[in-house]
Parts: sequence; structure tokens; C-alpha cells
Amino acid sequence: MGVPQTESERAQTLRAKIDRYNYHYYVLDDPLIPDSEFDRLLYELQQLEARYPDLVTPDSPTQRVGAKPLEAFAQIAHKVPMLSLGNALSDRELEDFDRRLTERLEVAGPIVYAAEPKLDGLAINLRYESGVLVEAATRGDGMQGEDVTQNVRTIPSVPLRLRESGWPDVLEVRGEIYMPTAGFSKLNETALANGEKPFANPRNAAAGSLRQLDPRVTAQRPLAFVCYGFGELSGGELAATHSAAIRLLPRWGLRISPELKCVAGLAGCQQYFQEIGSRRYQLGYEIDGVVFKVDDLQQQRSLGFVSRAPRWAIARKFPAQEEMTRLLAIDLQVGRTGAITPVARLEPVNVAGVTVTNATLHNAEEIRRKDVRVGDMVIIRRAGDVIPQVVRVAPDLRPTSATEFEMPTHCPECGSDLIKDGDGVVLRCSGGLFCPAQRKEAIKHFASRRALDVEGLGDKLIDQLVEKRVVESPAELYLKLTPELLAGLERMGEKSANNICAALEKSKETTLARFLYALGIREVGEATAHSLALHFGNLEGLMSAPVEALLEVPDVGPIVAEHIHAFFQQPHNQEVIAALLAAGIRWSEVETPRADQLPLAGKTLVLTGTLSRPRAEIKEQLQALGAKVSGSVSGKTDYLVAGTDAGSKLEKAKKLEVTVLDEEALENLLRTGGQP
Ligand code: D41
Repeated sequence: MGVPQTESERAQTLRAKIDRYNYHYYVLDDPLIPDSEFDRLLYELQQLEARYPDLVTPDSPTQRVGAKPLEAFAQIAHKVPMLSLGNALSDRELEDFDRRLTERLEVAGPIVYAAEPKLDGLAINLRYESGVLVEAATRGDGMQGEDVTQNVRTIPSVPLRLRESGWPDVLEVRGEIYMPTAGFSKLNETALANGEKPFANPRNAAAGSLRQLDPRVTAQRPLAFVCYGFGELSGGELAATHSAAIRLLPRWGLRISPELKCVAGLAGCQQYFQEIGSRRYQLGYEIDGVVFKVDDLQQQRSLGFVSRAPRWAIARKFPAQEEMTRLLAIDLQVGRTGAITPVARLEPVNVAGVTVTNATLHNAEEIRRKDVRVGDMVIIRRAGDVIPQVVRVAPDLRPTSATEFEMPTHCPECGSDLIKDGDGVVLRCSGGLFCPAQRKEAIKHFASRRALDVEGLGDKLIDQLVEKRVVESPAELYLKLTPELLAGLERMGEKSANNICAALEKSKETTLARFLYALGIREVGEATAHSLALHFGNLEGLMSAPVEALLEVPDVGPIVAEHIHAFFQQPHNQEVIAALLAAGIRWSEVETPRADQLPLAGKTLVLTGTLSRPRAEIKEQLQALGAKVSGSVSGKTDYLVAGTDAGSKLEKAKKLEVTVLDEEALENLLRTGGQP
């Protein structure tokens, strides 16, 4: 069959693009487009070539797996090829995998799989001879890779010599070199501070760090290594199962995944995938899925390989977190304290299952640094419940019509001057509560759950009330809103109107701490509001406190003290407070307990693991009882509160013989006010 001209041209275009993206990705460690986009292009080319085999050329990117070798490093041929891994992108594909294997193996019961997270780093082969590290090579194309021995030797978790004894004379281990997220953030912060270009993600940072020609540079980079497989082994297999063999490694000084687990059958795989997925962002390193391997080596052998991938292993991938879309406009959002945040309006794009239409651009400095222009194709990243971010632009896809964004000098909502704040990065509207945007946000904050908790008074309703100038301050919620007035608004029934009025009435009975938090004083969060309430015991004392007196409150530093003082000096704020009190807001006077009389005074607690309530909430309650809540376990720690999947902190606490409380014990402690 002849190849239509257009198809042939398309294939050529695709090849040129893919080659270029490959080069940027593998050689420069600086990807131009997200992986998801790259995969789509490659897939399109594969489909085209499958339909028209005449289109296949020997140099087509479909004919090569992976990386173009750097000129600078010597090539090393792998004694045992480094295989690639098949993918499952859905539950269905994982099901198919397990069914296929069950049929091939002709087993009755469920297959046992070794499961572990799929780290997003670089695959490496380490060769030990007589217990000494002699060679480290990248995976390359699977047959030969680059000699990165000198660089790998600088990685602290790679032993230069194996510990103890019992290792085979020739031991090749395979694993991933990666950069933990904390180290990655620090590295990029430093790069930014030095005016250098930050890395796009931890994977690129790890790759870039490993491909340094000067090992002294690599040594400065926070790299780590974990093992997940084997290459050449003298004396044959180390054990009868994959997991048993891997578990021999730590005694020789080689790290393995702390998450390595054996699971049974499809159900076990799916549960493991779910479980790791739920902790994905707490792991401290980036993963892009989970790997399942048939644990029994006999079964592995009988399954064998297809092309270059073992039949007995699969990567169940998470949906891609990065996608590309067009930036349609940059709008400005005015926050509660007047801070101006530029927001990217996007052509809707599905990122990991959620349609994204907006992403934050943080501030003008960020827009300048990333050189984001209206009309650009931008890469959007959504990680967990974090607000979607514009990570970078795809510079070679920039249309000629793209326009630079200019920060206005006046508030888009009220026209007041914008002023540079503190470090000069944040712009702030100087309009205060004259600015309708700030008014809306102030009222939303006031009514929010952790402030006065007015149930049913949603954001949309508050927007409407402020826009119609019905309500201009929190106090007017109580003075102006009646069931009749509310029922007259859009999308508001009589019943909801009544409910909101009842909720308003109920919210009047509150606590001093909540009231202070609800006022929305800058830098005064829940914890500080609590400390203030506890320290002063009443509103009058706090309102008239000079800065020096405020500085005596635990957790209050000079900047916060200044904000608090300035807030209460403002006549407008005094009026709002007076009006709120006149409207009937009340709390029972808190007696000022002397700090040292609180039940948990002098006690230091540390929280770790996954807890069933937000940490901030628990922390606040503990602090209210006089406890200090610290981030790290030390000899001074009195209690460690350990949720599920507690890790190194729990181990350290046990070592230091610190009392460990589970969640039930914690709740008891809080209920009884300090008796564990
Ligand atoms: O964490 C990983 N990235 C990972 C990669 C892992 N945990 N296990 C892996 N296992 C294999 C086989 C089954 C072939 C031993 C892998 C990889 N391969 C792999 N990494 C890059 C290509 C293949």
C-alpha cells in the first residue's frame, strides 16, 4: 500500500519533534514539554508506522529505546541487559496482566507479587567485585550505558565496599538514583538565589547531577540510591524469591525500599497501589507509580521476556501530573489582606483526572522569571490537593502573538494604589476595606468554619451581598440580614434563608480565640489567636496592649506584634468590633490561667504519621493545654504521637525511649485535659 503524502509528512514532522524533545530531555536534562505530551507524539508515530510499515526508517525514534549517550562518558556494555518495564495505566490493564500470568503459569491460587513504589529517577547498575564497587553505569539503551562510576562514588547511600560477608564474588545490583524532594527544593532555591536556572523536576535534577563531568559537583547534590534488582551474579540466584534476595542487601550496606512488600494476587496489588497512592506526597521522594514483580524466581523464569521487558513485572502508573495547555489570560486576584496574586486562565485541560482552568502564578517576579506570556503553551502541574501551578512554558511553541504581561499600578477591583510589600515581591492593594475584594474575603474569613462558623453562608452568597452593597462589614451580617431579605436573593429559598439566619444567631456564641482569629488580623492564625486569648483573657486588655506587652505572648514576634497593635489602633476596626459586640457576639470570659499551671505546661510533643484529623487542629488543642509541639524528636521530647505509617521519628523515639502515644491515647489526653 502506498503511503499518502500527508501521512509521510506527518511522520517526518513527528520524528523531527521527537528527536528534538529527546535531545533536550536526555542530553540537556531540560525537557521542553511534559512527558505526557511526549508520549502522545511517540504513540502517534508508532501508530502511523504500524499502519504504513514503509514509513519506518532505521533512525526513527520508535526504533530506539531511551537515551542518546553523552559524548563525555565512556560506554559500558551491560553483562546482563537492563530490561525495561511494561506499563499498566488503568485497573483494567493490571487485571489483564494478572490474568495473563495466571493462565500462563497454570496456578490455581493467587500469584505472589513483590511490590514497591516506582521511583522517578535514573536506573543504574552497580558492579561489586570481591565486595568492592568497581563500576557504575546508567541504563542507557539497556544494552550499554555510560560509565558514571566516579560520580556514583560520591553518593552517600552507595557503599564503596560491601559490609559483613556472604555476598557473591561478583554482585551486580540494579536500582534507582533519585533526588529526595527536600533536597530538590533546596537545590532549586540555591539555583534561583544565584540567578541560575532551576531544574524542572527531581528526576531531571538527579540526571543532571549524575552527568556532571566534575564529580565534585555531583558530590554537592543530594542524591540517594535504592536497589530493586540484580544483574550478573557469580554463583547463581541468591534465594528462591525476588523479595528474599532483595532483603539480603541491607546487611551488605545496600539500601532497599522501606515500602517493599509481598502481596497476593490482583486484589493485593490493587490495595497496595491505593495505599501507596494515598501516601504518595508524604514519601519524601517522587514516584510515578508502583512496580509489581512475580516473587517466585522459578515462576519468573518460566514466564520469560517479550522483546526487552520481562513478562513477570509491570509498572502500574499514576496518571500524569503534568499536562500542557494554552494560557488565555492572566487575571489578578485580590486576597483578604490585599495581596495581589496573578492567576493564569487556561484552556481547560485534564490533569490527573481533574479539569483545570486556573493555575496560580504566585507573583510578578515569578512571571518574569519563568518568562510566561499570554498566549503561551504552558506546562501545568497538579500534585495531590495542591493548587495547580504553571511550572514552565514550552518556549518553542510560543506563538508570535504572545504578549508580555504587565503588572498594573492600581488595584483591579477598587483602583487604589498597589504598594510593594516587605520583601518587594508581593504587591498589595492599599484600599483596605474600601476595596470590595478585600471586603468579600474578610467576610468570608469571618464566617468560615474555623472562625465564627456561620453554616450555609457560602462564598457565592457573600460575593452577592457585597456586590449589592447589602453587607459591607462582618457586623452587618448580624444587623442587616433577615429571612425576607435573603429569600429575595438569587438562588435562595425561604428555607435556606431561615437556616442562614438561625446559623448567624448560633454563631454569636463563640470563644475569644475564634473571635480574634475571625477578625483576620495579618499574621494572626488560629494558634496565635489562641495564645492571645489565653494570655490576655479578655478583649479590652488586648485592644489596649502596647507592642511591648504583645511581645510577652508566646509565639508573638516583633512583626506580628506590630500588625496586632496597628489593627486595634485603626478606628475603623474599633468600630467594627464595637458593632459586633453590640450585635450580640459573646464568649464566656476566659480566666487567665498562668501558663505554668496548664496541664501540659513544660511538655514537648511531636506528631508523626498519618492522623485522622488535621495536624493544625491537634497542634492547636495541645498548645491550648500548654504543650509545646515540636517538629523533631530529641532527648527533650516527652511524647511522640504516632499515626499510621509513622517512620523514622517513631524509630528515633523508640531509641530514645520516648513515650509513644497512639491516636486513641492522644484523644484521651485531650479529653482529660492532660492525663495520658
Ligand atoms: O523504582 C523503579 N523505578 C523501578 C524500576 C523498580 N522499583 N523496579 C524496577 N524493576 C525492573 C525490572 C523488573 C526489569 C528488574 C525498575 C525497572 N526494571 C526499570 N527501571 C527503568 C527501566 C526498567
